[in-house]
Amino acid sequence: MSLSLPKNFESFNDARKKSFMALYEAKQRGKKVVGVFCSYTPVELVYAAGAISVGLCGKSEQGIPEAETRLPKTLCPLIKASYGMAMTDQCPFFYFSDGILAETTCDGKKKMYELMNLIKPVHVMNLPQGRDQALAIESWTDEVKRAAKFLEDLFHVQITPDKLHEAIVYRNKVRRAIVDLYEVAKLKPSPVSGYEISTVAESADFHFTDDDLVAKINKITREFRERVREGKADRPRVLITGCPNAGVRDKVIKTLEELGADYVCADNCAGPRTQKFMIDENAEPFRAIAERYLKINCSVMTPNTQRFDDIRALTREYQADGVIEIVLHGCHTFAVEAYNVMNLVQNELALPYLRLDTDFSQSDKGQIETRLGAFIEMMMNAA
Ligand code: BJ8
Repeated sequence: MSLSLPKNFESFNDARKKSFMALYEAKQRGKKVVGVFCSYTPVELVYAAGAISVGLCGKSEQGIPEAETRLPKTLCPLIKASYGMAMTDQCPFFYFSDGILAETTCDGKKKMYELMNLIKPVHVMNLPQGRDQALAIESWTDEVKRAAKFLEDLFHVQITPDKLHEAIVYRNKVRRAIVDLYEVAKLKPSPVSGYEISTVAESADFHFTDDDLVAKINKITREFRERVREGKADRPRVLITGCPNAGVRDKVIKTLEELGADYVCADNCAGPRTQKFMIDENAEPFRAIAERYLKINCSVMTPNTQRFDDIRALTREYQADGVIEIVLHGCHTFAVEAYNVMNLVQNELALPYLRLDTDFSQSDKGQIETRLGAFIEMMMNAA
């Protein structure tokens, strides 16, 4: 199979290029690729269809100006960046994707998928947003089956119960390994920076070789646990909640750690909150997959009370001294829910709380640095 590389390939850094090349080689071996955007996507279906899943969420300003020629400027940067990279062919992962598996979460994303479908086949799963309703699980199980059918038709394969079971067992193993990795930061002081932990955890979404991913993560976890970080005992420990933070990781997390605090845990899609749910390996697979994914506590759900239980548990387990909420501009669900999060953190947990409304640009970098510095001081004074 002969494939070309996307036109802007040379503009990416070496680590990114390495994973693009691994995906390129997998494609040349005949592997099919499915792009995904959200933690609600049941990637087990993709693996059971013999394909590879790849995360496509935009994480930088790249593609946003082009996206704004079709999408509102006020839309969330994550949606604009994801679409902009796709429409301009700037994202090699999108370029190599044979199809997209998406779902109805926030309004901006679900409408953007209609435009994306003009570029590549996009299957949108209808995610029930009132999951306490009696029929929510039935309807979501049907959606999981419908998504399986989409993949079967796209790749001319059959997703058999055995293949599905194998995929469930494999993904459970990967999730357990990632949760163990996160738990390194429960040590006080944490032997490793949260920035490093999240970078390693995220790289698991871009694993396209036949190497043993679980063994790789476990090895890094062991190495992290053996590290000794001298003189870090008095650094305040921070839990980060809210919107996905990959697009602002350097601006917020790196700066926070450089200023003297430790990012120990995320109550968002990049953290144990989402990874901790396993799929029942002994139950009927479609139903078991649906049950697992419907447990994810995202602000697109209403009510979303379990998120508050997560924040209570995670601040305790990771011994957080404060909570930072990241709200991306244009993300209404997290922005509105932030009021209740603030009340929980300040009034019930009696911890300092900081809300940062931001986007992927660097224009507020200085202001964020100042606010983080003041927040660290507040946490130290409260200790
Ligand atoms: S499970 S957090 S990945 S929806 S795109 S909601 S930031 S306005 S990403 Fe998400 Fe799935 Fe939930 Fe996780 Fe807001 Fe932007 Fe929408 Fe966003």
